[in-house]
Amino acid sequence: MREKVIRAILDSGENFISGEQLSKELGISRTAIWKHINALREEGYNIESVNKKGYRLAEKPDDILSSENISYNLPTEFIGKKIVHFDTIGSTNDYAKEIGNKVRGGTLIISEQQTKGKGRLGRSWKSKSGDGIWMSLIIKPKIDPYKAPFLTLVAGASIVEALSNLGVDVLIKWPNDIILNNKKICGILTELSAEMERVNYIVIGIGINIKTLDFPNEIKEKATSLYKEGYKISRADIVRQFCIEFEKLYKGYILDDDKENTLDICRKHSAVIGKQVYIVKNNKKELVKCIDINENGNLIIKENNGDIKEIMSGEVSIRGIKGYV
Ligand code: BTX
Repeated sequence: MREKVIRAILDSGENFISGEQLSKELGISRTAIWKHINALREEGYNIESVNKKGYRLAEKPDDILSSENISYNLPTEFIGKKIVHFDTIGSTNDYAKEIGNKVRGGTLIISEQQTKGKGRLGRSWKSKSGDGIWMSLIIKPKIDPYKAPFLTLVAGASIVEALSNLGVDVLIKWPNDIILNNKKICGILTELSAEMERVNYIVIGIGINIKTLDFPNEIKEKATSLYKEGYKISRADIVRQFCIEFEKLYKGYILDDDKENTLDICRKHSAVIGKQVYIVKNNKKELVKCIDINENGNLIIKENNGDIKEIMSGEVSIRGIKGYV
């Protein structure tokens, strides 16, 4: 019902909608409407109420990541059509894995805060309350498990497109970091539940730093946020744009085996192709030159002795010669 109340208010745009009209349309009492309005205000909606006129939104709900706000007018078929929104949780990826078998593909888990946000290889991900977008997308493609890692690239490319639609140009540090002005603005953690030849579900965890101005010392040098770089962009718009762009690239990959659109974005916006970087594996680091990303989404590198090698994403980290990129 609360969703219906906010939808009616969103639908009436700049016009007021009276308590009486709402109560007639939705078939509940005016007191019940009033209770829903108060609950919506607590969720963060700035709802004006004027005597004899009714209710309307005083400002666009740009920062609200609830299901009813994100999915309002979201022109996707299934990505983001169902959203589970928390104030706080351990890790949205862990929660997504708990419910992965039970929900529809396209379900998105979002939390304002994570107390145990995870990065790759047991690392942690700082996820302060309200500072970013901490979300996990559950998808259930009918593909062989070996095709799943490419979806990290699909997610990365979707973030590049989403932010570019909103006026921010970012790069991808293969395979799973998004870079703004040489610093990490977003990380992606893909987890897979599968049998030998069948994917049960895949969880794509995405952390985007939006408002953080002060990062903890240990990541100060390499982390940044949109606000820190001068971009005040709506969190709700970013999530919506991500859903739209992801659905396009995902359908292309799953239904038509189209990797080119994703690869094109990953190559054009690569922070590593053409550069010398350290490949770090099991605490050993080797200086190599990045040549390309191949059709499997693997990184092609040239070693010092001239050998050309293909690197798979799961096994390595990449460090720039002067630091992070
Ligand atoms: P990663 O292993 O590539 O990056 C983790 C490393 O990044 C950390 O060791 C630390 O150095 C640095 N770091 C930690 N927090 C931040 C931050 N907020 N901004 C920039 N750098 C940071 C990248 O792993 C994958 C991260 C995925 C995070 C999402 S959030 C929603 C979902 N739920 C969950 O638990 N993880 C994912």
